Amino acid sequence: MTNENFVKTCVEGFVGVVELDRPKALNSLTHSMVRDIDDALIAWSDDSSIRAVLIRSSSDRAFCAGGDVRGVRETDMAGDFKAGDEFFEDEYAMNLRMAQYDKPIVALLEGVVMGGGFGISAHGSHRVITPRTMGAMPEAAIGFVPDVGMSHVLNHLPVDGAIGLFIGCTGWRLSPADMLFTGLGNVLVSDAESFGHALCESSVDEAQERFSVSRSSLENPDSELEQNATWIIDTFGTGHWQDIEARISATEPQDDRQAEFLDKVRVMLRAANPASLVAMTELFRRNAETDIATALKNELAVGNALRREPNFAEGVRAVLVDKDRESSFDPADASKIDPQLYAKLLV
Ligand code: QUE
Repeated sequence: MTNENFVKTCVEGFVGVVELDRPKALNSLTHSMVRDIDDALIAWSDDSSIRAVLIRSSSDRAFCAGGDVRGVRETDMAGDFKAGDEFFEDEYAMNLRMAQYDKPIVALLEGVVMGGGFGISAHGSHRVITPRTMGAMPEAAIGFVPDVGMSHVLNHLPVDGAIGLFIGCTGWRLSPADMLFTGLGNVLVSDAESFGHALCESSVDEAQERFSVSRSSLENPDSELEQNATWIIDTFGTGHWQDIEARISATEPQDDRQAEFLDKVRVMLRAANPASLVAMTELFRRNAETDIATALKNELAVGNALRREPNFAEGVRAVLVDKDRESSFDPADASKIDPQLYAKLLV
């Protein structure tokens, strides 16, 4: 193992292994970690002795909780927006390399997977989840938008793109069943480590044959997203954020189960920056029609703009620095925000 900061890389058999090792920050990705991952991908792409790439975490608490947005907030607040701009530019270039990679990329999604954690897994061929996987795209709560290519990926899953927009707007916590329903997870195992070892000793197909289990083996095999898919598609399928918000307000729950779901949705949306919701809706609708490279450019344009609004520093403060979760976003409601403000930034 070479030990370059928080990313360890090695070759096991025919597999190039990237191990994230920044457990105290739930493996949130710093700029140097992004560069190290990309360097490994570049080296292995032309190496005929490497048949697959495996990405895993040294900790069972988290695969990766996102980008190091605390660090970005600090450089932003010091007036150095260029540092953050370059961080995201390099991160998205690495995400694009994964999306265009010729070899299987296998991610072992044990524990927390958020934001940038999806950027280093969702573009790969095998998204291996366990009963302990918890996924989310919670960027709206920090005044940002789903990025790392996810505004594109979430439009091209085996489920309707409206479910992707719902996941982004609410920051919905995806259970293992939700992960399988959406396709964000496409292999379920009971033990990620055994799968990883089998992969290095044999092949992706053999490891999958030996270790994958069925969704019905989950303690809760029911996906709440699946149960509420019709409402989500009817509500999030068309229009600007303001149209979606009006449809949510107008919903009368049909039964107790839906009432409970709607309560949860309303609570999660209250934590979101209204400008993020407006921007996200425009970004997702546009990126449903673009290729992944263009989608990443659109994310960079919208993300860089949002980072220059005070809501980003405020959201990161409330969620990650002070952890009071009492963000005061301005404007506090979406009615005054013109979607064109963000739509005009998109290719
Ligand atoms: C939105 C985000 C992130 C987030 C929470 C959000 C994010 C991120 C982290 C995170 C979590 C735990 C840590 C850490 C960072 O949380 O990108 O260092 O220990 O990295 O609502 O985008």
